[in-house]
Amino acid sequence: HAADAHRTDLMTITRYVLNEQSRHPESRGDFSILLSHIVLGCKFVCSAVNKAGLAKLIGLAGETNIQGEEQKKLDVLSNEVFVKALVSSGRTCILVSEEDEEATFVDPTLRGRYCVVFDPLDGSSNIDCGVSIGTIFGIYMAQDKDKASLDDVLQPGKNMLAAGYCMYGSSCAFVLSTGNGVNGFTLDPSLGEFILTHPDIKIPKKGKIYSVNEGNAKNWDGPTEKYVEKCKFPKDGSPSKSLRYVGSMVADVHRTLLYGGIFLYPADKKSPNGKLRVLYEVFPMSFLMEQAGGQAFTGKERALDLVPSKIHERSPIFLGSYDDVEEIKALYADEIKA
Ligand code: P6P
Repeated sequence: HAADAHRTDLMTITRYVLNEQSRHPESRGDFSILLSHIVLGCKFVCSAVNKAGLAKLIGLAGETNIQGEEQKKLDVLSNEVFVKALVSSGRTCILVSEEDEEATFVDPTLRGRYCVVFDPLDGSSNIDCGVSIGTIFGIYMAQDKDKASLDDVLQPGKNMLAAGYCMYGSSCAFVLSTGNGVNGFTLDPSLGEFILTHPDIKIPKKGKIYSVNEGNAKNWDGPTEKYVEKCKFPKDGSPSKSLRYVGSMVADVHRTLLYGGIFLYPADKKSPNGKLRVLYEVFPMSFLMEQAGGQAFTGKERALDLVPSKIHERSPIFLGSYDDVEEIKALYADEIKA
């Protein structure tokens, strides 16, 4: 009967969030409504991404379609869908998107307490070759929605209420933390519902995989160089680590979360702050890693302690299994002492 119960006792993401909400009697369901609009956006993008290949095949994506209209690029389309869904939820006051230079301040008549920072389609350069891509988001609470300002989003990642991503790959995986552990949901296309498939995800304490773009090796600083060398030629006779690098953050982080290991996008001489964006790439993934028992480090400090001064600021990032990140922290600490 347990199997039957599992099959008929569907733990959808909506039900999960409502259960979570019951832990906060004071909440008026606003968060559940906000999340349902984020989930709606992800379902739309999942459908559009899955069709993108076909659309390309019949000449839709990125060219004029049969009606002669310029088909919007998928990341622009995804951004519009998320902005419209979040504004119409009536639960947001500020939106920061990778696609928009300026933050969006929601019309005062439609404002809610939440600020959402997001990358609507991270890794979108990989669409045409069918590599997994994803949406990444983080949620802050505004001090006062009627006096919302950029200060409400220029907050350290530890002040986020929730963070998550949706990966559009062989299946559509939605991974979420509301500060009480990490849970993974998989879209059941026949139901159009995300079903809980990975309850209470914990990252292995130590992994066998390192994930970095080795093409940047000539520009790395000492500690990163030493760490990667250690992964490839361990001194203590332990087996060398495997290198896995997709080049799409959501795919590399999802694998790291489930299998363990470390993901690195270090600073280098060309880009002293690395490449990844603090608000909607580094913070949400660092939040999830800590909630899953891992950690996230910038080369100088705990990633979630960083206080951004600009909404599109970048930071180096080392995240993943607790012990693996601990090793690179030690190498950076040695450099400071040296
Ligand atoms: P590189 C994708 O363009 C992205 O923003 C992340 O998804 C990914 O982790 C990173 O850039 C890959 O960058 O320099 O290795 O191609």
